[in-house]
Amino acid sequence: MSQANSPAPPRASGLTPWPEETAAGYRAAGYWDGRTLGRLLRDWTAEYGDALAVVAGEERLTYRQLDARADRMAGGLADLGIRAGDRVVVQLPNIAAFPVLFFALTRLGAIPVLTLPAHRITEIAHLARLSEAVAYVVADEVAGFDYRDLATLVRAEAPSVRHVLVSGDPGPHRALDTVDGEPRQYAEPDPGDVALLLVSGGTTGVPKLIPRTHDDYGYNARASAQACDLDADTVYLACLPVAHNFPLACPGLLGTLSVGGTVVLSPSPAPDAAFPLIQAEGVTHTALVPPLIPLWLDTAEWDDSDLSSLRVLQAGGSKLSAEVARTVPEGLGCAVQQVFGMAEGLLNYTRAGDDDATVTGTQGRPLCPDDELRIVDPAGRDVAPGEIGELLVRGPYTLRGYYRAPEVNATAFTADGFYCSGDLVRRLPSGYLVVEGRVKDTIDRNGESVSAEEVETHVRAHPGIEQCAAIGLSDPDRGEQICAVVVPAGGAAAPTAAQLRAFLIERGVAAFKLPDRIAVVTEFPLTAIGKIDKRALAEGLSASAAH
Ligand code: OOB
Repeated sequence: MSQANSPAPPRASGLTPWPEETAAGYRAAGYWDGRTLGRLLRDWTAEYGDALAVVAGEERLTYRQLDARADRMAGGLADLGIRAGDRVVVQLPNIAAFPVLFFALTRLGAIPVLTLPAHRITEIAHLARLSEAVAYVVADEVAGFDYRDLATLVRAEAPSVRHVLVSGDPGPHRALDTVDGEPRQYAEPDPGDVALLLVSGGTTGVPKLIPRTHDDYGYNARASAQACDLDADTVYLACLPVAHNFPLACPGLLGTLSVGGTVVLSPSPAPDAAFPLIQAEGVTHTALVPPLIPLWLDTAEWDDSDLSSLRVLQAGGSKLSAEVARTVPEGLGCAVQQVFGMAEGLLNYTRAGDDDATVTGTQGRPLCPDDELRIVDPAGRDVAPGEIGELLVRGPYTLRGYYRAPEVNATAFTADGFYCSGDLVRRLPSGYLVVEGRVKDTIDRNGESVSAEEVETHVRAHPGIEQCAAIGLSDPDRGEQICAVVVPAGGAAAPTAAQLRAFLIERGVAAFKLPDRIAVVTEFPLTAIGKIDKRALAEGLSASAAH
């Protein structure tokens, strides 16, 4: 191993830097162009000034207006004493204040900690303490939940939080609207240092923070916009929470702004919010997590909104089944694009022009020619081509270490800087990846290790079943038993366990992989971004089994 590959110590900002030689290579290749995120908005404004940048409710901001508002908010934040390097926990829904605040903070060199609206006191207090945040920004009330009360709790639990800023009615806190000051010149942050902190998507343990630099995140957004063929005519609907990496920069809000397009912010991904916006604004692109797609397809059957402007539906966050992928073009009148990504960095996209089998049956190929991927067995050895193994990655927009987490970093990265994703994948000769599950998502039944993903794929093929999550429930005789938790297809009655087993045997599935039990639910518990939350599901089922 070369000297340049040995891990460098974290900087004061919490960033584990890339080795200098590697960083120099990324600069020379043009991936890292030395522009801060605040500077990027300046450049986009110079190019697209009077074009429409953001639509949110009644508000419509041109690039020039967004840029000016970010400047005034940065001035107000500076007047409050917020300085370069300070962390600010941001928990806003999809409203215009989000991009304004995001650019105001990054322009100052202050670091947004981007939490999701579904996070509650456990996560927010943990993230505020971990980052020693000086401020916390929320909206007053969303979907019946009062964030001002949450903020009061957070202040009690995270003493570093000096300011609570509220979009809307501030209650006992300070109104975000009043954070307004004269624009001024700030020292330009180092483009190689932390620009923002993303929250890890994992459902195990407390969330971790992912440092993303100006250089790496700018690349992430720009290169994604190119790979997805966005241009000035793109109207991107952000209906997933925009603080998540997918709608923020893959290509999302930042990628759309990088090419002069328009970002429409939807308060929710539900069809009743999103469909009227698609029609009114002529939306061309949007992104969903797969559990939402059947609902969009069902609604499109009877809803008379005009969705004809929609060109691409991106699906990512969890695996899209081939069956659902195949129904999108007819059901929604647009192409589907698979996105296999992670807040930690690596992004894979299917591309326009890929054949149907690739679009429906793979999770895409890496964004960057310098994404280095390894697929390894449990001993860390490369598997044979086409075999399943754990995906390890390093590259110009993949982190080298979590924020302030030395113990986790000791195991989540190899000595030469590869991030161990925990995802099981196989690589096709074309270079495209197929996601085959998670390393830890296996069910140990009678000494056999069964992939939950594999069981799910087979069970979903049953015509009476729309969605399936396979989980292991503890069993005194078998160690674990396989439970297929299913949502029946619209109107259909779910099969019994015996009927399902007969169906799977007919498909040629091995006996040891057959579900022992079937549990029927009308909907799954979901994570903050809307993926099926298997941990909550397993906890719920073992609790109900215990009664
Ligand atoms: C996205 O990011 P995270 O950080 O919320 O979650 C990452 C994890 C991946 O490691 C993988 O386990 C899973 O979510 N995942 C997928 C997937 N996309 C993500 N599993 C199967 N198929 C896919 N297409 O979820 C995310 C970030 C950027 C773009 C898109 C998704």
